[in-house]
Amino acid sequence: MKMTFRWFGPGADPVQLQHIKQIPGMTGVVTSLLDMPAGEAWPMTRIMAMKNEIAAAGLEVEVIESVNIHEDIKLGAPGREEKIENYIITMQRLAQVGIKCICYNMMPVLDWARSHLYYDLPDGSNTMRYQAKFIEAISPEALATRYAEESEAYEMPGWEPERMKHIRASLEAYANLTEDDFYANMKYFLDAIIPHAEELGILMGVHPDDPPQPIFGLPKLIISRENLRRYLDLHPSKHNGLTLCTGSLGASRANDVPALIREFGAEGRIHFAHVRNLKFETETDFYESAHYSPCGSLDMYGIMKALHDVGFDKWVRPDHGRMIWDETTKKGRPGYGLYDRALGANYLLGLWEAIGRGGAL
Ligand SMILES: [Mn+2]
Repeated sequence: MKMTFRWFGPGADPVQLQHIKQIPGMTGVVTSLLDMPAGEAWPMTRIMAMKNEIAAAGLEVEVIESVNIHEDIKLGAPGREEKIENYIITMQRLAQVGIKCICYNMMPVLDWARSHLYYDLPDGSNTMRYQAKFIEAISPEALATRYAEESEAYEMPGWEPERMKHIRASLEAYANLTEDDFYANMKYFLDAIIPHAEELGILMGVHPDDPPQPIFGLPKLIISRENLRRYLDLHPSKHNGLTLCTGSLGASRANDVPALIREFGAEGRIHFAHVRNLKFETETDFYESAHYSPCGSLDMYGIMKALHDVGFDKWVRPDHGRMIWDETTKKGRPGYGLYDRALGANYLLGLWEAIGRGGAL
């Protein structure tokens, strides 16, 4: 297992690379070029600059999160050919600087949703929260406005004002798409890119939908054991794999996260893992807790033990944390402050060390 840390990229993250480097056990960062629109080929100069900045801080970059999928690809719209070609060009360029894994998602229109970005906990920290009733009652436009107001310093990926101007048309486009159509479009994309991934030595890891339930009438497919299996079966190569996100899958009570890790990990289909905890407030509602098992509802020991038992030797990162120790919106993106994620990473490393030694002195 390689412990990594998400960093939003040059000029896009208040967390400094040098501070990430100071976290014990940290091998590298997982990053992206956040301003690159989906569907465009990433310029080599930008990729090189990103790589060099990270290397200068003494860190590796082997995983990109994310190279986003253009809506034309998800919808099977006429423009998809050009976007797929650009995707492959980006993969080729990333491989040239040593990228070994690409995380992406197939969420329609909106990358993720929460009711609160900064929900106050009794201990003075704050965290992201999901309340189903709140999301049911609000329009996507109003939610985007709320995010913009709450998050002082940064645009939320997937919720950019420019994208929100077209939200109604985007929602309508999905109203005419059946589940089978959606899978067929995913297969078309995978059949085009996976042979290149094999040739380039890049592992593709689809991230589950977050949260694992439909919002604003949009279909959510990558949410369950059955659907993960269907997605992997669309293209049988091991390069078509998963980003196993414990928080996204674990937000559905129907999912047994350690069991998912054992099943798909044993087949070598998990390429990247996001490990975080959450605390259920009702059957569907939750807030994102500290990583330590007693703070939340997920069994972090069980999760790390399952990864260890399947011989997981790829990339892990702590996922969303709380904002603590006077971190403000200006000191970190929601869920991506420095301190709680650093604590989470070292808790996970501690579990890993203990599991590996199995009680031996
Ligand atoms: Mn995740």
